[in-house]
Amino acid sequence: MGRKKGTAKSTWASFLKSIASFNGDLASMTAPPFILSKTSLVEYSAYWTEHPELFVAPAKEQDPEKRALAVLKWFLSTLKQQYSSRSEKLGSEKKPLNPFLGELFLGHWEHETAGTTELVSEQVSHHPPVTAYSIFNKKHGVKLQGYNGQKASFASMTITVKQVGLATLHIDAFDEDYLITLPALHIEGLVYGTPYVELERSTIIQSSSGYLAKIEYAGKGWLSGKKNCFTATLQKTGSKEILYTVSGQWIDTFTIKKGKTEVDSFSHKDHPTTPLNISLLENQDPLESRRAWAKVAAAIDEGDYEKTGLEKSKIENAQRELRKKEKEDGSPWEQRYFTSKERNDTVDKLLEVAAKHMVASGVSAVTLDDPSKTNGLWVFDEQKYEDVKSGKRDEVLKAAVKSVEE
Ligand code: 0T9
Repeated sequence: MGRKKGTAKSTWASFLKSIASFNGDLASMTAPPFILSKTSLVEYSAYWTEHPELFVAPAKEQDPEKRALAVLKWFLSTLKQQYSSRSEKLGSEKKPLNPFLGELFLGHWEHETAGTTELVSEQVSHHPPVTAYSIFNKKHGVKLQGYNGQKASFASMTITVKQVGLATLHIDAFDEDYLITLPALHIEGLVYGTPYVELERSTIIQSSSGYLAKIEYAGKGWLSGKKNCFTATLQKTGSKEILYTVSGQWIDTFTIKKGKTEVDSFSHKDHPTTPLNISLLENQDPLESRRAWAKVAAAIDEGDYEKTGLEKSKIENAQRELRKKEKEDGSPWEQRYFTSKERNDTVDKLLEVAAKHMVASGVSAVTLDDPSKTNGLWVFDEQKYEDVKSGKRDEVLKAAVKSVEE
């Protein structure tokens, strides 16, 4: 912990002691000030599409096998942003802000060839915390939607996190769906005060066209001396024949091979990310993340931790009041863009196909679409989205905003 001052060192030590008796609720964990991020978890949905050109690439492939490979390539390219972009200087992962119910993160990417890709991310549940998102590119007919929460535990000085929830990708031109499971992870470097994410176990991508991609993660000391490693295979579901193998480091480069022949490769160096466009604070809805947390973020910037706590409590208390009032009035909070379902047919079908292969690689299909873990199975509600856009829901939205602002 060389780079931290004496006081920080003792704060860190007591923080480590405090998480030793950690109850699994990440939100309730009080981290020392220097580890607090100004970014809310609702923003993390954007990590899926910082390479819009790779996101839409599968739509251009006529061959289903090539399409499945393009989906795998895009997925692998998202891992760096998802799991290490907050830790550019390795070991500087920070604790995100815990989103409030209804919190939004909206934006769009503009890319020369990919065109416009839109992002709608919403905190759809607070207990347990669940974020849902929809990311779509109309020009290329590619849609991603998903929702996720975390289950954490602490043992032998690491925080281990299982993700609950799923993502599905739809490609209009081929009416094709891909089910994507989320990897488990743990935090390394805690003892040294230099936390970073390492992925573990596996991810599965099952397509409705009958292809299955399996990604196995490995950290330092496993397979190789490098951190953030993986190997992936693409097969026809149920077949033993391996069509492609992909391996490398998800923070850096990977190669795609057919047999022993390298057919493609990817390096983050050659693929700069496309920045997300978001509205100016003053034009944002009061429920939009950056606007809602602006005072907290400013306090963190100023290094004023008393003020940080104060501003945070203001939001948290207002939320508690709001829930109380909703209970009294018998009118629960209504999600702006998403609807919760008890079952999702698209997901069920793909899960059924992939289930036995998932068990083999340590992913349990049963927990994946268990609505009790995420307060429902969340789907993007296009009707709600259109109604918000056309102003049809103005009255409802105004009321919601007013209740939050009060
Ligand atoms: C969904 C992602 C998720 C969210 C984060 C575990 C974690 C919160 C959840 C799973 C995204 O698509 C991908 C990336 C990183 C995950 C975060 C990494 C992390 O450390 C936090 C937890 C809550 C902490 O902040 C623990 C504190 C840590 C920084 C050490 C003090």
